[in-house]
Amino acid sequence: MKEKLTAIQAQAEQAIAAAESLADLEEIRLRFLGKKGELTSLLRQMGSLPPEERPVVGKLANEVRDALETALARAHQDLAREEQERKLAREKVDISLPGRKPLRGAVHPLNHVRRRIEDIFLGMGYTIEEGPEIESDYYNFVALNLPRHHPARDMQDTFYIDEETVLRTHTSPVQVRTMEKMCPAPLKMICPGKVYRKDDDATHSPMFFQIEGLVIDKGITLADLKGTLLLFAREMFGPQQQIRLRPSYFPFTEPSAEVDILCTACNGKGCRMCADTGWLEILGAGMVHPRVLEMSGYDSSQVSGFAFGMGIDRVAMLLYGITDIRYLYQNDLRTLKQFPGGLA
Ligand code: FA5
Repeated sequence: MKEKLTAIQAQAEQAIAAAESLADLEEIRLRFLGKKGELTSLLRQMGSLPPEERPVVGKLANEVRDALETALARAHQDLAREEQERKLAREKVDISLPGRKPLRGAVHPLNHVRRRIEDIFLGMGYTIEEGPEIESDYYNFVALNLPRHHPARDMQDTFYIDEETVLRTHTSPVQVRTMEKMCPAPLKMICPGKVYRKDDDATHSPMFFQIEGLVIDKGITLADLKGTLLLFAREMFGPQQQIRLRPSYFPFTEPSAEVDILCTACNGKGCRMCADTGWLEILGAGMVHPRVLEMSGYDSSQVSGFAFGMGIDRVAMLLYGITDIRYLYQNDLRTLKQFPGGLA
């Protein structure tokens, strides 16, 4: 038994010295010291020894186990250090490599124009309101004096989700929601946002942006509307700008007008862009229809209001001379880089 013990020790020490990895070491530990390991199995046979030999062999067995455990621990330490060194060498970072310059993002031209428009109206004391893009038929149409089967519903080709629900075709429903919320207090608001129509050509996108404005108070007149829009046009397109109002029709305003600015390409002389008229249409506007005021709870004998609505895409196209609205949605970096605040 003593010889067997010494032989096991010699074998184990040889195996430990030859181990190349921590996994090898673990294998060796199990082979000799594990529950079914060689040393453990040998010790199980101690019972068959004559009683006087047992303490001597027992002592030797303990010494062999201690020696192997120490050898395993030392080898473990050495191999772990070697593995760490190999890993560090493999993962070495070359800090002398020049870095890659990250692309700097920029504000999209449509957001840039929206912010400019918002700033102009914030400066005049307007609040900014928002509402849902999935809207009820009531807020998108009925509350704006467009009952079911009203022929003017055809003015906006609508995406219906079901009989009662639409993708809003304009931001006017936000005006109705704000009127209901604020009634009977006076209000002065704009509402920017995405709107949807079954349109698709060079100047009409199925999803586009609008910004609409509404003012309600005692004694609001068409002169207030005209002054406000002239100030807006001059802030947006330059101090020499002029506006012209042409009679028009919207079910929710009476009277209604289409508003033009001097052509931004020829400054009113007449060119291809303005079809030789010298003017470009930028928005629709009018005095809020008394029925619309009443439906949202206002007393139309006490207060009056004006409203206007414009396409942000249209304003961006006029400002930057963009000929096809689809350029604004393709997100081609070659296009986007050409706008103020475009990518560096
Ligand atoms: C309206 O949507 C009215 N709610 C605006 C309004 C508000 C009038 C308050 C009076 C009082 P209109 O359908 O004309 O109006 O649309 C307004 C603007 O949205 C248009 O002048 C145009 O610039 C823009 N627009 C309309 N359809 C599209 C489209 N498919 N793609 C891009 N812009 C569009």
